[in-house]
Amino acid sequence: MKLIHTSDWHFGMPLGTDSYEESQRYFLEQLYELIRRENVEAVLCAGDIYDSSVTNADAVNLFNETAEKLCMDLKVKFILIAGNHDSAARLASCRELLKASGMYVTGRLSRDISPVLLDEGKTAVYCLPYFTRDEAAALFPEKKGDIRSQEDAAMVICDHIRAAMDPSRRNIVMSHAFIVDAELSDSDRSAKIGYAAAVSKDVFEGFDYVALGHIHKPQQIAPHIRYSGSPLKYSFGAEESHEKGVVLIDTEAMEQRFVVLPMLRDRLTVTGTYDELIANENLRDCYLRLHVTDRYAGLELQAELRERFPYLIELIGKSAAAGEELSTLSVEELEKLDDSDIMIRFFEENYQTTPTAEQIELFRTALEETLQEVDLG
Ligand SMILES: [Mn+2]
Repeated sequence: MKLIHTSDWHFGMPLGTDSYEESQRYFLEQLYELIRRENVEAVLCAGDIYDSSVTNADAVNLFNETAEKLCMDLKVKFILIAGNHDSAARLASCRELLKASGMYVTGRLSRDISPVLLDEGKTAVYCLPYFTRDEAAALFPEKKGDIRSQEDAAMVICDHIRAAMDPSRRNIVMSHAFIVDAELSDSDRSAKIGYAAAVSKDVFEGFDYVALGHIHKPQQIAPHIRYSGSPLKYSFGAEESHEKGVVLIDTEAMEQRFVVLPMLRDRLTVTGTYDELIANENLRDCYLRLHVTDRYAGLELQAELRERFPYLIELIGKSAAAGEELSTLSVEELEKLDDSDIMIRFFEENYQTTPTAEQIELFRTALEETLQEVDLG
């Protein structure tokens, strides 16, 4: 039997004033195609279905459509757990009813971790949603004294599963967790805040496969432990070089293979002069971070570039890094500038020109008159 392991869809993630929905739908089409081609029987999604616990209506619609497509049209089992970005209670609403349709949602962790059985009981999927140490301690009061860290909590829970597990089955555990050795990217915001919530891979000893979510870079932690990674590049930096896709698992021989799925739009940072950048036609359809080396990053430049590059997300102008003048000033630096200096900088940043002596003189006169009026008033 074949399974797909995926995670971190982050439906509803904002993209400026827009969203990633178009790209997420493109990913889903690739996913459906793979399910048909490989005759897949179940899709495991290891958390962070949504980007926010109070997600928007568009994201909820997308999720509903996806669940219907998977369970009713493609007739696959859809097994999912809540990640730290999801609302466990909202995600798991109607969970008992949904089981009849082949959808198995685990929102909050409970003590009764009975598996979802697949392939006439030959494969068991244990679902471990995102949990905190305190939640685990409350569920296992007899072990409370042993649970001092996230690692202890995960060990207690996995021991609990291992004690009841049938070794004649293929035993798969799906978990939204941060493994100590995992490699991070900039979209793993919450994972980066301290390593306190990280666990070692040792807690997952004894399972045939561990389907992880949480970290956005696809990676194999151990022969039987993998992060599928997010389907899209959700950040600049290291994530720009990731290949995105899903893990395809054949439970007969427990073979796993990462299947790269094409993305609607690539994501990249490009550095160059204004003229170099606007001459590059290949960038039009990409999510972009542009570093313009010969202009200040004002609103006007941003509007101008966005006409040419509709998916421009971030703009960096010339700065001290290139040995030039700073395009942003600290308060201290600002205090050292006189009024004319500020006006000159304003001109440079917004219009990419230096004001003429005449313009500077006009400005001085206007400013003096205004100040006098203020004094008189
Ligand atoms: Mn995530």
